Amino acid sequence: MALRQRTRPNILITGTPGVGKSTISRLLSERTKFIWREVSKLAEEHNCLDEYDPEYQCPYLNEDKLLDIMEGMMASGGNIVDYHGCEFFPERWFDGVFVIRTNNTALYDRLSARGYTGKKLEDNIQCEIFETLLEEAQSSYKPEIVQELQNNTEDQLQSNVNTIVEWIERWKEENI
Ligand code: DAT
Repeated sequence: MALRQRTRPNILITGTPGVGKSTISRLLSERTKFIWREVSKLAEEHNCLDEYDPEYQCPYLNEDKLLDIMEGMMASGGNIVDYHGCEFFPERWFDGVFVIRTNNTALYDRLSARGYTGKKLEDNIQCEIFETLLEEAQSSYKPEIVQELQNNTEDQLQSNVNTIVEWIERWKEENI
């Protein structure tokens, strides 16, 4: 049996931009005192963004540099990692992976409100329709640790946070 060094789990919150990752991560960190790691912000703060990708209108991420920086943060557990990608993280980092989902109309409204238009808006809606992040999570992590959560309404938002809080409690009972 593998020895687990963490006394608190590490959680990955992933999904298409706009599905509610930051909102859920923030509420979760307030409830649990786990640390919210916004990967896009970490990348910016630690200069892990390389030159601009004109097609996707965002900078390239220097993944190796970012992973080196995050490795130490992940060691003792208690992290909520929030990112719209998941396959480049080491599998061993995470105890639970939550893929947040939103229906097309709600996602369209949220991304338009954020100022997304044209190709960027369409690409993100398609990413959600094609379940890109769900498939990425399912192919990168063991199926039993990947859970999909619908996040269209305020009620679902509260229930998703409760679901993850309860998952953390169960993890502690089973692993400590
Ligand atoms: P992400 O971090 O995945 O890009 P976000 O947390 O910034 O997404 O949320 C995008 C917008 O949607 C933001 O204005 C908050 C809102 N939102 C998030 N979850 C919601 C929910 N369950 N119901 C209604 N609005 C929600």
